[in-house]
Amino acid sequence: MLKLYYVPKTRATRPRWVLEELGVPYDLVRLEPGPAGTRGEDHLTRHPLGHVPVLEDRGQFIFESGAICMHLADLFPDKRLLPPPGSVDRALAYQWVLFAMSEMEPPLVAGYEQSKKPEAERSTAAVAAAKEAFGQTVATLEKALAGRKYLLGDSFSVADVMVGATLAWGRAMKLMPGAPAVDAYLARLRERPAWQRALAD
Ligand SMILES: N[C@@H](CCC(=O)N[C@@H](CS)C(=O)NCC(=O)O)C(=O)O
Repeated sequence: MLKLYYVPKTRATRPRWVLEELGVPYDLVRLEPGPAGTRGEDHLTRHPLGHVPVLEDRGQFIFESGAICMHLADLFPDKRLLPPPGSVDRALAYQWVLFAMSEMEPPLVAGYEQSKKPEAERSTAAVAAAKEAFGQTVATLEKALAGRKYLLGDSFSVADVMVGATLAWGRAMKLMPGAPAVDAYLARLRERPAWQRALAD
């Protein structure tokens, strides 16, 4: 049985969302953040940095949310959460998954780090730079989503999980610029029962 090591309200909701979309059985192992859980000896054997998510599949521990989500889609090709390998749409799925990780996430992490500091130590320039950089990624998505239901067209895919979950994080941090197509897309994603189930706790 697939096993997902998980902390609620973290990047671990991404593979949980994919598992819920797939509708396959899995064990959810909830960990506490910190020494009693994610930073404990047991979990450090699964992920040397003590992070979640980690997927256990046939005795192997796999980390990185994007890699886990794509692997889960590959395990159940009939569910069509990724286009066929070698297709142009598959390349576009890779593009958007990596766009989420490497273009959208860094400004969010920078903004999050500022938000953790006492107010007097926060850099307004760093917050503004994060907002600007994240805004550029949203503008890119606004163009890509014009006339489209999902990033790859009519078919929902793992790319929507990775980008959608990252957009939701940006919205929670109040870094979202006005972007009507992106707003409608996010609202569409939020209606998916699988995402709602993944966010339930
Ligand atoms: N690039 C990794 C980032 C993983 C990560 O930073 N996870 C955070 C939660 S969002 C974590 O495990 N924090 C718990 C800790 O640091 O103890 C991924 O996408 O899976």
